This record gives sequence, C-alpha cells and structure tokens, in this order.
Amino acid sequence: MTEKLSEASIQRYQRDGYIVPDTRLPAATMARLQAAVDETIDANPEIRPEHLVSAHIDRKNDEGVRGHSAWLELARDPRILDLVEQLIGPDIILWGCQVFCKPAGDGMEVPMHQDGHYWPIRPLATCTAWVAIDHSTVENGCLRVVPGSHAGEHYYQHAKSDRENLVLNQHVDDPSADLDNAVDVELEPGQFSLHDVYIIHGSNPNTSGKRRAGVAIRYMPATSHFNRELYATSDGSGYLVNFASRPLWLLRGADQAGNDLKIGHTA
Ligand SMILES: O=C(O)CCC(=O)C(=O)O
Repeated sequence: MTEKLSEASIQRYQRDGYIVPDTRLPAATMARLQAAVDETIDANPEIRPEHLVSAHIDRKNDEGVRGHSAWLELARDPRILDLVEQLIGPDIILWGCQVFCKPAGDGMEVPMHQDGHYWPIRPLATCTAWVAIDHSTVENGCLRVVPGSHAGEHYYQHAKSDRENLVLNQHVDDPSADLDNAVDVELEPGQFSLHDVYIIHGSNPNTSGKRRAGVAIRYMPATSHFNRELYATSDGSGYLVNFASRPLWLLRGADQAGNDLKIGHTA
C-alpha cells in the first residue's frame, strides 16, 4: 500500500529539508538486506565499509566496488519510490547509491557537509532515501541533519580536512551555518528518511558495540541533466567516483533533459 504523504509532511520536507515517512520495510526484506550488507562487505575486503560507492551496480564497478543486486532491487522498491515521487515529481532517475556501514567500535565519522558540491547534476536536485539496515541511534552514530539548512539552495563554505578517520574529507566551515541546531535522525531497521541535496548533514563516529549500517539511495528528477563532462571523475570528497561511466536508471516517467541512459549498462 502506498503511503500518501499529508500536506503537512510535504510542507515539512520543504521547510526542514527532510522527513521520516511512516512506511517501514518488512522484516523479511530487512533480513535479506542485512545479509546483503555482509555479502557486500565480504566481496570488498580492501574497502572501508563506509565507502561502498555505487553498491547497486551488480559487478565490479568503475569506482572499484563489487556491488550487489539487492541494492538495485531496494532502489526500485515502490514503497520508497511512491514517496519520492510525491516530493520530486513523476519523472525519476536513480543515479547513485552508497552503503554506509559503520562497524562497531571504529565506525568513521561523516563530517557535517552538504551533498552536491561534486555532483554533476544541473539544475542540482536530488532526494536521498537513507534506509536503516540496522538500528541507527545516537549511540552508534545515526544520521544528523540541520533542519532548514537547505533553504534558499545556499552553499555553505566547506574546508578540507586530512584526518584519516573520516568518511569525507570536507566539512562545513561557515559561521552562518547553524550546526548547533543539528538533530539526530534515529531509525529502526526498515525505516528511512528522505533528505534534500542542500541539507547540511553528517554523523558521529561509532564507538559503540553495535554496527550501524544504512544505505543512501540517490534519486534525481528527470528534468535535471546528469552532465558527465562537468566532473568526469572526482576524488573531491576523499574517494574516487566516476561520473563519466555511472549508469543511470530511469525508474519512473520519462527523461525530460536528454540524459544518457545507456552509458555504464553492460547488457
Ligand atoms: O550514513 C551517514 O552517516 C551519512 C550519509 C550521507 O552523508 C548521505 O546520505 O549523503
């Protein structure tokens, strides 16, 4: 059954830049996804489990990660897509997906940042569904967001950091950013949040005894263009991404912006 977002929820997304819908993925789905996290990690022993970029590509992808079919299947899940559609419209392209698994004890911090600095999407637009695979709590480093920081599509100044135990080497370094207002988005397995590309977000290290795995699925409206020439490859965030050959999946509606939907697909 599709969840119909109330007008108040849609307004909250527009005002705060994120929402947590009521929908929960069922236990059977979560058991499969929990196994998929383990399998994805086992297939990529040389990669930190917070860095499993494009994990939805079911082969060794051009970013060096061996993906798993479960993530593409999840990205296609109508329970998620129906909600995304109510926020970004009927034409939807899946362009990214990253498993962020913070192991117990030494899970890395994601510094507070805005997405999109190195994303080749014009006009820049994306709704990220962050799906909790494990319990995601304050204790094990849940997602944190600064409500309203997406407003006005403003880019806050970022600075580079060369600390090693960070998932990203960029953090917001701007006196006008209200980082003290960050809120924790605690989720149970199967719950997910939806957040706007401009929102400031991040997460604390996981020093607890409990793993925190989540997967971020990136959807853009097919009225935007994924411009592969803008940033063909980038390590601007501290690890390699390859936008030149990143496959796009038109999941709903029609492409309205001349996107190349063939590149990167093997079959
Ligand atoms: O999983 C996290 O803690 C961070 C996720 C994130 O930065 C994102 O979804 O863009």
